[in-house]
Amino acid sequence: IRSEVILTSSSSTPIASRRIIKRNSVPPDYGRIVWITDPDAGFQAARIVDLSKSGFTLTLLHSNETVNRKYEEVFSSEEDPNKSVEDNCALMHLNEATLLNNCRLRYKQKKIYSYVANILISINPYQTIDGFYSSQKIKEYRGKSLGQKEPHIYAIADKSFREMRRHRKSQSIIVSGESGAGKTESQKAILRYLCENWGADAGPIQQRLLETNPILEAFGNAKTLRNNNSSRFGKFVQIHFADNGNVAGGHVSHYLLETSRICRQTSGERNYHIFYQLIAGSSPELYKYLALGQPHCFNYLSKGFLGFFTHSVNSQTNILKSRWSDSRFSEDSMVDDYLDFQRLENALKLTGLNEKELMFIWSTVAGILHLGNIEFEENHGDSRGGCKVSQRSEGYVDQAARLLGLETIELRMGLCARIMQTTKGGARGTLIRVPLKSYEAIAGRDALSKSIYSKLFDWLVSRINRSIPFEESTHFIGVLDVAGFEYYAVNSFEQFCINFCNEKLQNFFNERILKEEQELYEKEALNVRRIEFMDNKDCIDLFEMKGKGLFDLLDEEARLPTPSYKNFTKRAHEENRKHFRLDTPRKSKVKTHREMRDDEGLLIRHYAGSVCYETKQFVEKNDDQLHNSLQILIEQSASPLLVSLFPSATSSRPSGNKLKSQSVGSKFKSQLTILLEKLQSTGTHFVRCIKPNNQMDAWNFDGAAILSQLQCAGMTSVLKLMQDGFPSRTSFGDLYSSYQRKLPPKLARLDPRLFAKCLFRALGLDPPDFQFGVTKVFFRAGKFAEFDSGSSF
Ligand code: AOV
Ligand code: MG
Repeated sequence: IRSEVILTSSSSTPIASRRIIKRNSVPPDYGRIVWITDPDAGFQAARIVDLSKSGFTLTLLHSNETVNRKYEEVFSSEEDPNKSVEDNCALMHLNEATLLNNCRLRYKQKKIYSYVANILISINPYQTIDGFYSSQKIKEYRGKSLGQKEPHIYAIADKSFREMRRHRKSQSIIVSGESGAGKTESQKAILRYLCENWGADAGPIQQRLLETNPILEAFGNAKTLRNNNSSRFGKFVQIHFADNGNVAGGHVSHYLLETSRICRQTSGERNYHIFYQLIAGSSPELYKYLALGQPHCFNYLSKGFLGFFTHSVNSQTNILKSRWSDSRFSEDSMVDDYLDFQRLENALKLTGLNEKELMFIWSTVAGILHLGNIEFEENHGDSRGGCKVSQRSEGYVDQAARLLGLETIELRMGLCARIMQTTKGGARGTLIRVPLKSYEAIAGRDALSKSIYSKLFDWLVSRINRSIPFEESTHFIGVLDVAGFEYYAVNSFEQFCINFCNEKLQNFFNERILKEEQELYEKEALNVRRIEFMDNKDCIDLFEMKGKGLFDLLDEEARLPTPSYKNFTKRAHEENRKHFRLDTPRKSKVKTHREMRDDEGLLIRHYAGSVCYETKQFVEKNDDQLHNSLQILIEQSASPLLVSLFPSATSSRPSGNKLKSQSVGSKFKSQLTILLEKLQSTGTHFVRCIKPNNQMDAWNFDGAAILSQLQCAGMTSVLKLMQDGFPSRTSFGDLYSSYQRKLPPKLARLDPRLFAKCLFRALGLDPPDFQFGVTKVFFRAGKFAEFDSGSSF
């Protein structure tokens, strides 16, 4: 049967064992085993011993201790709480507790995947599972419906491919989860599946598509406290297919590279991998040419974590040894900078970069390292109180200038002074040199490094895109990998943007899964209770509304003569007084939030919880434009590639100040609008990645942390929908035409709707398991698969 499936469940539980009961409605039978909330494990098993107006009295199974719980803290349990299922919708009692328990049971059996209908839940194993992603596995999943085989990321990849072909419509796979949950690994597996499986004879494009990963990771990933290989940017990778189903090309869109990391890292974290890879892996000649040294010699690498990661023993060992002396950090099995550099070089060559371009990349990266070592001291000879490059960093000015194709003298001047143009009655006046204080020079130096690096990254992505062009694409499958909702003790502009993005994605998820589903039920006149879900449209408006939205207010602040974060914060509160989603930091109940005054922070009530943002750096972080003098400096570089990264805007530049181009926030906002439009126009598949614990331990299931991630991922509302809804459906017409040829002529004359009724009666289907709509028949979760396999006569 060809069914139009939005939420087809793959379960195949016997009908008799299926009973949908309302969430939390625990029948008061004494002695029953139930799940009760627990701050550590998420839930604990307990036995009901008494019942009162206020709730239950229970005894804990593991300790026999007696506890009291309110009704809403007690959840039904499966009759056999030790039996696991592949699709959570096959559970008799579907609620947060049984979902968590099923995930736990499976994880203990080293099974990382399960479904909630069509949504894949993936729990990071933090360990390579033998053969789990092999080419053999890819073959096994080819062309199989969801549920025919063990849950797997490959099954989702295959489903998206089949639906693209069947519905002649582009598809997207939205992978979400917090840092370290396994999004990037999932994305890689999906790309591998689509490239290996379907385009075997389409030439080197797949190879190039796969090689984009080492490149993007070298320049966009870093070791953080949460993930040794954390992506510090978001990406949407599209694989384009030709009409015959072969891979035709690809495209990578990227969002918000974290630039603060280039100059400074939190203790225990590293800068982007590329810096260490270049130091560890470059040939002796290149190393010398770039004037490299050990990581601790560079300011930009010594602020967080000093060393390399390496575990390889190879012929280069002696060279390598001379490149790191800090034995404290010499071993880590996760990243191997030396080998990664060789891999990166190969990938870049495969992408079609020539020697000149490679040299440009290495020189730019090394140039940034040298830039970072330039220090300043007050210039006592200057009556205007300016600064100069300190004596001992003169050598770094030379090296940075050489590698970036600049004149040493120009670089020195560009860093220590700012060129301003006076205006008289609207006409441009004379150029004057304003000497900078040393802290201003440092800020300028860092802005220059960040700007060069992020433009290099943009260039690499566009270079990658040029190497995977497509002409005859009919449809694409896009995979989205962006950082999930996050909150720390201190949250700044980065979290502000990321969480805004997650609000938008959550809204999309709600719309897709919940709203559309309910609207369909209504349209088809099905008798299904309305399912409430938390609409977060108001929170999105708070960010992006024209005029008083937070992004616009921030841009407005930047246009003032003396922008200040306090003024921005005050206005944000004033303009959005009584907005349910916005409050002053004082109102925060979260203990870990750093104390802030009302004009220093914003408390935002997100769909996944409240977050306090410290607005101190908002104005600066929202602006990534270089100062006039530095822009002019780069435009004069002898390296044409470097110059091409900074498109000239000389004519439109207002006097003395910065270029008025799009701010970081408004650029991100418009990128997201484009992304969301793209997602809207595709069929969608969701993968929810879960981080099992904060220690990155293999097979260690931290129940409370996992429960909170399941809630943040919107799984709770999906569960509700599943219990009350009819997630599988097929039109009468489709059902009829699938069987028509096999029917006796008398039956074949019936109209499709009547035919379906007769068929169901003949098969003895249970009335509660399906409902007839206006144009379609709808099945309870799991019932369609059962019907489809059982009725193939
Ligand atoms: P993320 O993309 O979700 O975090 P990753 O995909 O980088 O997380 O996963 C983190 C680490 O977990 C990887 O480097 C692997 O060591 C391990 N891992 C993840 N998935 C698997 C898997 N399926 N099998 C084996 N190991 C796995 V971030 O980019 O930080 O948000 O910004
Ligand atoms: Mg990642």
